[in-house]
Amino acid sequence: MSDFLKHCTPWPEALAGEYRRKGYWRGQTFSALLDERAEQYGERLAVVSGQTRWRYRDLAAEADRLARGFSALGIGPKDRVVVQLPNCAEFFAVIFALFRMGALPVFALPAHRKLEISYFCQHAEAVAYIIAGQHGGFDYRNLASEVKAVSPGLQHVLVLGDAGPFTALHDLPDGTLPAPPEASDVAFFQLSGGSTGTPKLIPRTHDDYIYSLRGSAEICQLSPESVYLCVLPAGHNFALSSPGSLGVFYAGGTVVLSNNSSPDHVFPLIAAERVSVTALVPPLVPVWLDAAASLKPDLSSLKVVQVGGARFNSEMAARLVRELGCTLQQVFGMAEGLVNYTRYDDSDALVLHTQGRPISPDDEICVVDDEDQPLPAGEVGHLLTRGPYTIHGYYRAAEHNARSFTADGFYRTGDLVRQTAEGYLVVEGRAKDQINRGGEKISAEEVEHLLLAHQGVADVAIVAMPDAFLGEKSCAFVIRRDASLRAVELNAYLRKLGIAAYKIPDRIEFADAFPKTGVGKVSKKILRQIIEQRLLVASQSG
Ligand code: OOB
Repeated sequence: MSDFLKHCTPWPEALAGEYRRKGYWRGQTFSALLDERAEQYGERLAVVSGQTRWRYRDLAAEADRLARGFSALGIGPKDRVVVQLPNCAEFFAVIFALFRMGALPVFALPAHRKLEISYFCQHAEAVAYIIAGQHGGFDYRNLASEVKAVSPGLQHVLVLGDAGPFTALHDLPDGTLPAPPEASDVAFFQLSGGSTGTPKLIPRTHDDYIYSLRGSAEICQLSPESVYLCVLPAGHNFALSSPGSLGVFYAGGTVVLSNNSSPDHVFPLIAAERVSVTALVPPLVPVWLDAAASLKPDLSSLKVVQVGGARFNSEMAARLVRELGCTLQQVFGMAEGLVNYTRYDDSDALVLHTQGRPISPDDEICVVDDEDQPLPAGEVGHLLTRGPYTIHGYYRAAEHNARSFTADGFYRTGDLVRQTAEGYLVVEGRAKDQINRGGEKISAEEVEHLLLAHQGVADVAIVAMPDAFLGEKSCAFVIRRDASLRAVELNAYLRKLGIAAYKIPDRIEFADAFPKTGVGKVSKKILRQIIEQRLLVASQSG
């Protein structure tokens, strides 16, 4: 067994056999899928991004050119490649090129910085890192130089646009393609929202992911006429596959990309491209609704707005339906697998007050207490799940896997849910040590570890605090060694280390000691209450 495979946990044979027998896993790879679509829908528009308009045949041809180029550089099957591109047509050409040759993209977010990217490169032993030269006022080539200096296995930095000292994507040599991968092979790595010291990589296979696309495309009634606007980061699981861009390609529709989610930019795009469906995180919804009320844009083509990634309150849900006059679809999913949708013909009660039900009849849902015992129907408990597109293990994380999965292979989502009589899930809270900052996930432990390494910090605990706009923000409680240490210094320290800006604590509260639980652990529950109370008092006096 290769080293690589040793680090990926396959589905147990009995389940895999069942998923194949039931026709969920059909033995198709992404490469074969794109070829099939290029054959069927060659002249139809696949991707729109700025001035770029690619038909399916253009996308397939560009993926082919890149695959030959990657191959000529020496990138081969099973090689890991960290992909950090903004929302652009080339993102899809790059990933389909890697799929075609059986190389494995790791989907980094544009917001990731030195610490995260070097960790992905080192942990995945990546041979290549693919970036846009410059984007959003940030020079990724500088980042790449820093990453390269600490990642000995990284052989290639490939750049979209002006490559500087690196290799330009538009100027690759021509090579020959290796034998294609198998559908049961890992196709790429998603990133976990995480609740541990280091981010976790999620291996997804062609078989399992394509099943989730097919299921999603069906539920979302996608067709070649569908036009999907992608404003969330294209590599995130929601925007990629729920149904996301790949679900739209599955159906032969068109993906319109934007790096800017602001109404001024997006409303004219919706009108011009006749966008029919889009996906938002909750904080974007009031921004769009307020702007729609004053700008009165032409949104007549827009039939469905999906909202997911974080808790969406039911008043805002009702406002969306009322004011935009389109169908709301709540989406509760996770990069590890399981995705739930409200359905288009569901009652208002289900659409406004639940986060939907699973894609597959074979998604197993268990709601359990702290001792893993099943709870009576309708009670709130930990959500465990297993199914045809939910992983059985993170990549190279044996110890963590023992905690994150039950002995019979159920994934511990860390979400607290209840299941309605109709089988719909309502997300009631979270047991995992994570902050959900308007859909962006922060692992408390990851940032705590970094702060603890600062010489002025004796102890630290990071918790979520309520925020009117984002739903939650992060608050770091810090015990100082030195009373002169200031919050700005800690923030500057984190920024200098190189972490994504959204992980930098929104607020730092200094403390002399932490409240403890009965067993002597830091009580984050009490810390959350303390900061909530302080914010309340501040808002009343301010
Ligand atoms: C999506 O994926 P991730 O991996 O960034 O985050 C998953 C976690 C869930 O475990 C849950 O804690 C939270 O995000 N979440 C929601 C939610 N959707 C996700 N919490 C409350 N309400 C919702 N609707 O976020 C993701 C992946 C695929 C589709 C949609 C979202």
